[in-house]
Amino acid sequence: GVSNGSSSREVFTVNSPNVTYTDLEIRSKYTYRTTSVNRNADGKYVATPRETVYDFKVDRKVPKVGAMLVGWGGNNGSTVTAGIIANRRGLTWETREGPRSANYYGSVIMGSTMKLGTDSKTLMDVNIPFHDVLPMVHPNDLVIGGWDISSLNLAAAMDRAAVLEPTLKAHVRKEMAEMVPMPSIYYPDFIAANQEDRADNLIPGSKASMEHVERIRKDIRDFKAAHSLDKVIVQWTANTERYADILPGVNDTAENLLKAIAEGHEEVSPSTVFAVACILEGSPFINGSPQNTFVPGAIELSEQHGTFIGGDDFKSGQTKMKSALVDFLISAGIKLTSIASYNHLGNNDGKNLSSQKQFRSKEISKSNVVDDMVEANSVLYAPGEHPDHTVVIKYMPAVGDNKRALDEYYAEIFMGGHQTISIFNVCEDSLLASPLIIDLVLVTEMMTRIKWKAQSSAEATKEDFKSFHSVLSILSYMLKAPLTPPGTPVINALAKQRGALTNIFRACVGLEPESDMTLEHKLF
Ligand code: NAI
Ligand code: DG6
Repeated sequence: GVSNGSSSREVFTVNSPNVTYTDLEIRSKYTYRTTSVNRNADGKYVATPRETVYDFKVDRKVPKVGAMLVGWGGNNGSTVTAGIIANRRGLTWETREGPRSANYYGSVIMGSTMKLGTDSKTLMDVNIPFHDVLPMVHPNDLVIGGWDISSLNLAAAMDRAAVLEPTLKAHVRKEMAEMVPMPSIYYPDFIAANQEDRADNLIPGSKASMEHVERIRKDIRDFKAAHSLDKVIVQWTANTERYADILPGVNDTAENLLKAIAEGHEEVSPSTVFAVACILEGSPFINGSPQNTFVPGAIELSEQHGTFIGGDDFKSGQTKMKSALVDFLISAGIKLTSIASYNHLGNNDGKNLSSQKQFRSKEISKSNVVDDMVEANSVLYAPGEHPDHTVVIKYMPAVGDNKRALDEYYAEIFMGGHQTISIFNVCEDSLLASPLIIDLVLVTEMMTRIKWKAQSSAEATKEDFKSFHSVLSILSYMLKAPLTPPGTPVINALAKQRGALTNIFRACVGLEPESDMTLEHKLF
């Protein structure tokens, strides 16, 4: 099982002239090897290996971190909170299938391992928990707080969510009853009208304002001070909003967005106001829902302030399968021709998504997830050609959080034959999303302690260490529609996303990317 212990421990050191350890830092000199390609006049490619040397610096001091959730009283918010409390206390509870104990299953950081290397004597793989590659925060040590437009305390919210076993709820009820979400901002036009009856915990004002921005900033500061936190990471796990129109002069630049907020423009969403407040406050902000919170002006603002942002939309079940399965099919040389994705669910998320404009946000994030794999394969697909792809979501109150997702993948195989793969995926949606919320906090926090410096040119060596780009595309594995720095490609293929996360972490301690060549087992 996964350890419940939160004490940080170092399970390895790197023995290399390129890696140095001090009490405060790990420094690595890392050679990044790529292949640069040119096309000659005769149409042939010329591939040239290139090397870029980077210095990485990792701050070893594990900070005290707060995770503030917008939509804290929702299914995800209440479930992740109960889950962390249960893990922190090492709880075991009775179920009809026997006792169950707290775990972090579904968290790539807490539940998966990575190959450190090969045992020098046996030549067998040595694997370590992902969490132990860098000095990461343990989720048991996170302080959780946040906002909700519904005033229910977290114990009542957990009952409303109807996700966890009664015996588990009984263990955490007292602690959760004392947790009450702070009032939030509610601009009714952005979420479904059917949410209105829970909106009883509101900061006055029904459109964007600088007062709202300042209030949220103060909430973050107060939370930080009250719990003596080193840093706070904020995540939107509130209802899916409709898309905001991108309007010149309103949300196209950082300056215009701040002006639009000050003037109370109706096209600025609550999630964008939260994002702006966090960016100005220097607290990273992650969007777990599909709407376009990060309008161009918000992205520019994050670049100006160097505050990390990430998004969009937790990738929990159906889409995670899709980004693995389509990667497999197309990499296997099989021509995927259509994907029909149908869902029904009965939780409040499903209720909100039964409204057309909010559904449209989700339809977009669930649909654009195979583009990179299709575009990369010019053998199977002509330029502009892509598989048919339909996404349906229906609200079915009776099934609650127990979402059902049915997918049909239809493909063309050898000599005009067909392959149909049908998947029926049933799970508690919030139990898949909660570990992603944890991973997003842990990875984002870790990124705030990683700095880099380019070494390759004389000019670059004079630069001070700096952070990664403010748009954290390293979070892509956990997100359906990954936000990437402007002008850079979106990677949807799940294995590539994991590779980026794994290998960037390895580089920070001077280790080569994971290689599956295993020449040691082939050349002897
Ligand atoms: P939920 O409806 O149970 O929770 C959302 C919470 O947000 C509610 O308590 C609501 O009162 C609150 N809220 C709405 N507007 C707010 C605002 N302006 N400020 C503060 N609070 C506000 O939904 P659930 O299941 O927790 O999902 C949350 C979000 O995560 C949804 O947008 C959903 O689409 C998204 N998501 C969920 C996944 C899952 O597997 N559960 C996966 C991917 C995305
Ligand atoms: C039904 O599609 C509701 C949605 O909120 C999803 O449950 C959620 O976005 C998870 O999506 P996926 O595709 O990762 O399972």
